[in-house]
Amino acid sequence: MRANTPFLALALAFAAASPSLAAPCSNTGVGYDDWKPRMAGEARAAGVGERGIAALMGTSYSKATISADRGQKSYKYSLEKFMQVRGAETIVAQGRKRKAQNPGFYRSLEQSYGVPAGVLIAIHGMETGFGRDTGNTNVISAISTLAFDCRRSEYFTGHLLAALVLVDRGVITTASTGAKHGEIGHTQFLPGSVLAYGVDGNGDGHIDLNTQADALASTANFLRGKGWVPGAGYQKGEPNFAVLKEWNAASVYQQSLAIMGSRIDR
Ligand SMILES: [Ca+2]
Repeated sequence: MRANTPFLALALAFAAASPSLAAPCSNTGVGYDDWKPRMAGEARAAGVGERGIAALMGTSYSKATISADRGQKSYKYSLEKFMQVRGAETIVAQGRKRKAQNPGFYRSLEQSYGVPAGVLIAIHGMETGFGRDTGNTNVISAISTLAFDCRRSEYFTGHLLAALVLVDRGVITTASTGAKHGEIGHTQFLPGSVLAYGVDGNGDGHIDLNTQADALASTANFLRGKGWVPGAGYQKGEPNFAVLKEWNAASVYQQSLAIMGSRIDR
């Protein structure tokens, strides 16, 4: 998942802060420890509490995150090649089994959010191989590093503020791990999306995107929030295809989801 919107209220609070006071970004790790207290001041002004501030101050610059960020390749494959490389056949085969093994779970998600099983299962398979690979990078340090880094500082500052609020609320901790860019859980939500769309799918009183039920309910909630029309199609040219673009900006990715989803749902 890449195309997330940072939590609105925090983004607005951040935008309202004077730009001249903004902590300066950097293209290297140099100055990270001087940046942290300045960023903490901004976070405090945006409403982040003491637990969140302490989490920020405890971060360290993540070289693994920056190296992954610099190495990101755009999706240059053809659709066919992309699907082959990402193991679409396996995702569809395993996805059908998962749906057949747990039909009530997927039916209840569709009843609550209007999003059919195939789409959610295709996303689950594409993002983490159905939860098998959720990543082992420290979430707060990854996000904080990307907020410090100049390339997409503003975008990730919104996600950092969201991450710190999630720490305040106990949704994530300083020990939480995720993918290299701080994506969290079974369907790889960035913190702003966890804050905006995270829901407690299994009803245990906690939002934990490392559990399948919470992650898939949150994913369905995200898609619904982005304009999913219950009962309408999601293939290219149909109303809900536009919502798949909110999930991932790459055209081959969107088309793959649509194709895999329909094969799983067939
Ligand atoms: Ca839960």
